[in-house]
Amino acid sequence: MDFITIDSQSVPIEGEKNILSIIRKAGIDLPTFCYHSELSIYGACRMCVVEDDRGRVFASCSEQPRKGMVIKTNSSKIQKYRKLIMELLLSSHCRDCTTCHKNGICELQKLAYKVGVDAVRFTNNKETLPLDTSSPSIVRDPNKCILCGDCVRTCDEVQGVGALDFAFRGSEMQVMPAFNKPLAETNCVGCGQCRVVCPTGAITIKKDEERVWEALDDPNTRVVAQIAPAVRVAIGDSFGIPKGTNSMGKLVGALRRMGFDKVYDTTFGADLTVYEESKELVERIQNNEKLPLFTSCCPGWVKFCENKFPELTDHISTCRSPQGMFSALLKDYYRTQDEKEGVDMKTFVVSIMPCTAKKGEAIRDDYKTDGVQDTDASITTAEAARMIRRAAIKFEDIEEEAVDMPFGIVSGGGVIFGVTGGVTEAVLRKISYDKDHNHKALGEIKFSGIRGIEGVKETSIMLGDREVKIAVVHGLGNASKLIEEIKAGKRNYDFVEVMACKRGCVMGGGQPVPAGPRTKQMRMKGLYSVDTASQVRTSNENPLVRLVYDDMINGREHKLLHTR
Ligand code: HC0
Ligand code: SF4
Repeated sequence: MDFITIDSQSVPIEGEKNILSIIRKAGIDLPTFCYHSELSIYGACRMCVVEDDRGRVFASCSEQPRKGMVIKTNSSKIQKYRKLIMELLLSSHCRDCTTCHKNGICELQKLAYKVGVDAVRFTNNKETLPLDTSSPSIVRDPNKCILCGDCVRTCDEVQGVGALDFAFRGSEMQVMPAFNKPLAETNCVGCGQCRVVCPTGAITIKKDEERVWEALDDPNTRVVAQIAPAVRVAIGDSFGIPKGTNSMGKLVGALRRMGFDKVYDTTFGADLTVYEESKELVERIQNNEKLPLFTSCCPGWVKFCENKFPELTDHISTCRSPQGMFSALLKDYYRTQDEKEGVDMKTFVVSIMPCTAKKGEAIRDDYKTDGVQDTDASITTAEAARMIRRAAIKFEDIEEEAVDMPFGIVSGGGVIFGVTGGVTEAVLRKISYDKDHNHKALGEIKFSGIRGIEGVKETSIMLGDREVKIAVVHGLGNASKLIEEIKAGKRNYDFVEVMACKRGCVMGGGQPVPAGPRTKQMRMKGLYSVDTASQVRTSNENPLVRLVYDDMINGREHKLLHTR
């Protein structure tokens, strides 16, 4: 085995592509802004500079390890160099840290502290540029951009969208959409993955918190929350709770304390989706029409398909997402109750989602019932955490509480909607349900190849004597490649689950950041554990779903649960 020397430690080279990875393996947390193992190497921020035994200074992210190299990561020359780079970055950055959305979780702030910058010798001569608030999902503040290019590469390489790019040269350089168009006028799908990697406050979540506070303050408004599956294993990150812990009960308690009148679980909507989507799949297979059927619950994917593959929109399921189905049902339920009891009250539905694109879904015309928007405000996990902090609630200490009836029982299959492959697993549980052998069936589906983090996963099941071919894909870049192959006749499926974000909603654009490899893994594991511990594993065993169909939906599936 070959070795290199890092600060007098001998470290083996084990297939690492760059020196930075070996330095980190040696336990040295070298700072970087622009290096992400899932993205191409850009080498722009220069924070990861090191020195070799000949006094050569270079960026360790873009240098291949060679046997016998001697590397110093902390010589006084390097420390001075790093501090200077940091000062230069800060010199063209606005200094409104105390009021920035990223205050406390900003990488620039964190590294300035780490590197030991206590004064900036240069003045900021840059003109102040306007913010882009046109998107319902994210806000771009070019004044806070440090040109690391993380957003540009994520949008292009991972999502295959390419809505952002560099413009101009030298000191004029900026990141912006083509022709500096407002984001809302580009092909941006609102997935928020650029916000997840942005180390500063240059790309942040579009906030809807104020509208929720106003509704909570209004005595004539009933404020009702629904909480998405993936929120429960991530919100704890904002309060120092171990990664991947299920904090659903605490969140329910916190929301009640903030004044929410009723709190529900979006998973109930997921159980309805399983009913509707599996019915649609079986019908399309029987009629052999518009196959493959694509899932419709991920709004980033739906928008991507509409932009890039408009000829395939007929293949997207007509089901509303669980957020959409449940909001429509909640509005209808309270309207009916109020009419019966002669109560005059507004109902304001707040969805708490791991996703920034859900904000865009909520305002779509096909997510309105009788012209009225069903989800009044869609806020992200990160916004919910900010609201809890603002309400001075000690989240860590709060007692766990259960969600409200009559929608208070949900299935484990619905909970795993929040991880890639979960929608498929839940649909398979439904269509291959066999009361007498259900445990065996659950195990077979679990090990059928639909779990895990490969970009594209495949499986098949028998429906009578017809083989149903299934693909699961996550990350829009992966989805795009898969669809090109389907169109070229190289692949053939009946059902395709698409989630815009890699790993699914657990890594949605509205989740707390930063989220490293361990956090990603623990969030996925967390949702699977909730499923395993659930008394009800499949939607068709959920007794409340049947009641809701019989007593509330009453044959109005098309109106309440579908888009067209
Ligand atoms: Fe998801 Fe959903 S699983 S998209 O990722 O289907 O956001 O968590 O809420 O609607 O249920 C997000 C998560 C949801 C919806 C559900 C679906
Ligand atoms: Fe690209 Fe998604 Fe960011 Fe839009 S929200 S710019 S699609 S990464």
